[in-house]
Amino acid sequence: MKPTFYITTAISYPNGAPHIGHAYEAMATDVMARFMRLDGYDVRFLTGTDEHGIKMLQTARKEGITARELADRNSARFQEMATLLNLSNDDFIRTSEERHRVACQAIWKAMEANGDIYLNKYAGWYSVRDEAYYGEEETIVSDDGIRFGPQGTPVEWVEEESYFFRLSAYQEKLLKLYEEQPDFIGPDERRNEVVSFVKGGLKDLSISRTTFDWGIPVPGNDKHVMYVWVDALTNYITALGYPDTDSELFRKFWPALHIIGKDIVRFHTVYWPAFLMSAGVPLPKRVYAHGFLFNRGEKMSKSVGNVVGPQEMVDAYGLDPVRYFFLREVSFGQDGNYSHEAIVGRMNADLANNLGNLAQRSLSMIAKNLGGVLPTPGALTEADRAILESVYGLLPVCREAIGTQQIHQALNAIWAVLGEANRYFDAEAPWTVRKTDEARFATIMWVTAELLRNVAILIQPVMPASMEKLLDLLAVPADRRAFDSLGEGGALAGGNALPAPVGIFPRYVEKAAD
Ligand code: ME8
Repeated sequence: MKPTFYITTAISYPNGAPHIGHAYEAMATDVMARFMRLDGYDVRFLTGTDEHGIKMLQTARKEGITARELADRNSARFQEMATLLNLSNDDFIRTSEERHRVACQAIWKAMEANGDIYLNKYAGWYSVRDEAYYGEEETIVSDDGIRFGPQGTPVEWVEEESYFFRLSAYQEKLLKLYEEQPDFIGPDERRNEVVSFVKGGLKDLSISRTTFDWGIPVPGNDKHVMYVWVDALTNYITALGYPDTDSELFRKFWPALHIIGKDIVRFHTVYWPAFLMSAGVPLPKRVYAHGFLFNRGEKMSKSVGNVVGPQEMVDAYGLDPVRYFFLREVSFGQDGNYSHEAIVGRMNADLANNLGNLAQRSLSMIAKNLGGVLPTPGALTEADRAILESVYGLLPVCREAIGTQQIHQALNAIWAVLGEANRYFDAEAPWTVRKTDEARFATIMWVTAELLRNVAILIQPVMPASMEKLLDLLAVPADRRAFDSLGEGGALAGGNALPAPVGIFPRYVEKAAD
C-alpha cells in the first residue's frame, strides 16, 4: 500500500479568462503533486472553477448572457489552461455540477443539525468584488465619498434576511487548533495574522443570500441560496464523494493540503475548519498560502494593461521555461515579480547554459568519440566521487523543501549542484584527456551522464516534457524514472547505445525590433 497525498488549488472564479496568477498557483500545485507521485505516493490533485455568486451574475449581465453561459464558456478556458500548462490533475470540479449541490446541501444540514445555523436579519457593508461583509471599522471612506473595504474594493450597505453560522462559538476551538497543530497554516506570517484576527473575536457569519438565485438553494428554504464561500470551500470534499465519507476516495485521500493565494487565507483557515468541525468532518492537514505576482512591481490589472495571459507566455518562451521561471524566481510563499528580462535571464543562464550545455557537450562527445555508446566507468577519482555524492545527496534536501512547500529551495539546491557539475566538467577537461587517456575520458563521460540522469529525474516535476527528452537521450527506461531509481542503486550501466543528441533548451534570442 502506497502512502496517499491529496493536494488542491483554490477554485478560480471563471468570470474572466485565466491570468498568470491562476497559472502560477496551478503550476506550483502540479509540481508538488508530481513530486509526491515520483516519490512513491498515491496522489490526488484537484483543481476547478467556483461558478456561483453575485460577481458571476453581474459579469454575465454586463455581457448580456446568463450566469450559466458565462460559467460554461470560461470554465472551459480554465480547463484549456490545465492542458496548456501540462497539469497532472486527477479531477476538475465545477461548482455548478450536481455532485456539488448534493455535497453542499449535506454539509449545510450537518451544520444545522449541530445547532450552528439560525435565521436572522443581516445589515452590513458588503463588497461584491470580495463577496464578503466587513465591519464598519474595517472600511474607509475616500475623498470623493466612496467607501472601501480592507482589500481596497468598494462596499455598499446591504440589508437582507439571512441564515447565520455560529462562528463566534468556534473562537476557542480554532485558537486551540492553531496552537496544537502549529503547521496548520503556512507560511508563519500568515499564521500570525490569522491567530491575531481570531483572538480579536469572531462574529457570526451570514451564510445565505436572498437577493439573487445563482447559487445552491438552502435545504428547506428555496428563497435563499448559500453564500458562495460555503459553496466554494465544500468543493474539496465534494470531489472525494462527500457526503459519503465511507467512499473509497474519501477514506483514501482526506485530509488535504490546500494551496491558495494569500488573499483568501481567512476563508480557508477560519471559516473552513469551523464549518468542518461543525459538520463533524476531519480538518485539512495544512493550508499554505503563496504570494502575489506582479508585473515589474505593478499589480496586474486590465486598466494598467499589463495582464499577460498564460497562453501568450507559453507562446513566447515555451511551457517548461515558464514553469521553471516562476517556481525558481519566486520564493513560494512570498510575492514575486516577473518581466521579460528576468525570464530570458533565467532561460539563458540556468537552462541553456547551466543544464542544457552540460547535457549537450557531454552527450555530443559520447556520440562523436565513443560511437554513441555509454561507456563503462573505470576507477573513480576523488573528484568523481565528490560530484556524485553531491548529486546523490539531493533527494533528502528536495524532500524537505517540497514537504514544506519551499519549491524554490529544491530548485536552488539542484542548480547549485549543476554549477558544481559544470566546474567538474571544465576542470576534468575531457576534450584534452581524450587524446591521452581513453579510459579516463570514458569515466568522465559516464560520471557526467550519471549526474545528468539524477538531476533529470529530480527536475521532472517542474519541467516534465523537457526532462522526458533528456532521460530519453540517456536511454533511461520509462520504469526507471521515479525517485526510487535515484542514487547508486539505479546507476547507469555502460554499454547502452544512446540516441543522437539534440538540444533541449535553446538560448532565447531577442527578435530584431522592426
Ligand atoms: O479567490 N498572483 O478565486 P480567484 C498570484 N474563487 N495568485 C493570484 C493572483 C496573483 N496576481 N490573483 C489571484 C477565488 N491569485 C475563489 C477561491 S477556493 C474555495 C475559492 C490566486 O479566481 C488567488 O489567491 O479570485 C486564489 O488562490 C486563486 O488565484 C483563484 O483566485
